[in-house]
Amino acid sequence: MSKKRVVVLISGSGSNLQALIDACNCPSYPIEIVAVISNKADAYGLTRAQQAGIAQACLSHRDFDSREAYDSALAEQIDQHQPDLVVLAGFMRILTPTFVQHYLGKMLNIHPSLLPKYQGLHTHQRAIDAADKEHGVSVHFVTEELDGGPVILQAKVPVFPEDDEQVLAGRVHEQEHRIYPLVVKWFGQNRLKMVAGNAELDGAILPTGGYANDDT
Ligand code: NHR
Ligand code: GAR
Repeated sequence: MSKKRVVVLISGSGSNLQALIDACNCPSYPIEIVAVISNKADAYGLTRAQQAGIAQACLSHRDFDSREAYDSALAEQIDQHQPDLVVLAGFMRILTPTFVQHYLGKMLNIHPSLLPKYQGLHTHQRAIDAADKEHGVSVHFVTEELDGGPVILQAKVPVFPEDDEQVLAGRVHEQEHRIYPLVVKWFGQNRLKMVAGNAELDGAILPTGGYANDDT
């Protein structure tokens, strides 16, 4: 079966991009990364893409007057690569409804919290401030509602009393690098779909909290 084409959007270090690049080094991995696009010129992820021989580009939101204008230019650039899937990997711009509709069911995000907790930014500090005993990461389909699309898979980590934001973020990152390549693989194998607002794996609707959810 031919590999699915994936465009990855980043804004920063791109460690999740790297985890996907590494997964693609396995011949049986069902996707190929055809392009990496950043909204920030200094994103280290662009260097990672270059080193892996992947097409890369920067499209700065600062060059556009409105979110609509930026998103329409971004979509045009993405579509030149004819992707089957768009992967947000630390992409830090909120996307307009028109953009989201264009890729509905074909766009994934990784968000560093146990959604529906802590949508938006500064999730690690918010988990510490709330004295949460556990924290984690979620992979979800992107919908118009910010960090509100159906969850596919989560991973949990403990929060220890002495943790600061950096330590906790590092613990979450380790899990991110495990679960994102796994979810992208499911999509590449045609096992994962968004149907009527739900995430479905192998034809079964995933519960709130996604696959491997242990809440009853
Ligand atoms: N867009 C939609 N429509 N839906 C989602 O679920 C999205 C999305 C765009 C990005 C990632 C998200 C996250 O995982 C994501 C999910 C950026 C912000 C933000 O406030 C919030 C959430 C996410 C990404 N961005 C500021 C903005 O004004 C800019 C912040 C900055 O540049 O540092 O766009 O957390
Ligand atoms: C990751 O922790 C990801 O979950 C988070 O940004 C980091 C990117 O790291 N995403 C968001 O906060 C989205 N708003 P990376 O660039 O090393 O992959």
